[in-house]
Amino acid sequence: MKLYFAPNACSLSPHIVLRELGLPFDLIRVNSKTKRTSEGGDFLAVNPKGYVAALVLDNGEVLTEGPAILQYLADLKPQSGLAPPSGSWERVRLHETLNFITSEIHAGCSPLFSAEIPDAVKGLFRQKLCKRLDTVGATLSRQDYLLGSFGVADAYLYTVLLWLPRFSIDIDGWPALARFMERVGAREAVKAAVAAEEAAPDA
Ligand SMILES: N[C@@H](CCC(=O)N[C@@H](CS)C(=O)NCC(=O)O)C(=O)O
Repeated sequence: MKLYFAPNACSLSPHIVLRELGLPFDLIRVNSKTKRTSEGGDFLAVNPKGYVAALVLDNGEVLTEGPAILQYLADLKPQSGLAPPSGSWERVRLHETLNFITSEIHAGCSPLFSAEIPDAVKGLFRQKLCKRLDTVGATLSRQDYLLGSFGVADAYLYTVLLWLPRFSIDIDGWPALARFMERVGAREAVKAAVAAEEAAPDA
């Protein structure tokens, strides 16, 4: 398998999961501006949508969209417990949680990265994002991980919460989230993924 990634992007979450599962993979860096890859190719030929993450399977299939990639990977090793079994009620809860992260938190961050959106408008998006953080903060004040034990949703939430300092949002406003970041950030797979992304030469 090949994972196309950009440093500090949402692709960190499948990267973490690949390492948690101990699966073999090649890590291919994408330059977000030029869309060139560290293989010397055109990323748009891999994923015409132009964004990471993209996972290329050994049979040549290309899988995109973070929540789909995360669940595909977890199902390769069901015994890992990174996702509840397909068809179970717990799996429905995972869908609910991944959808919340992707559409409410991840997508809620997107306007805050934009250089074109005026600060006053960004303030409105920031307020809404903080309300979403209240929701996950409340869950994580009752339990260490979103669905009880560490899983793919936690890898995803960890990844998007790493962006908060870039929006001048202080995670210490949500002590349970700050503890979650320490807890997840201390995992060997997470440290290895972050270090590998930092060390990967630009494309
Ligand atoms: N819906 C996609 C969104 C992926 C996404 O937002 N990727 C960002 C990085 S976090 C990206 O590559 N942006 C560059 C671009 O859109 O050109 C998913 O959930 O996987």
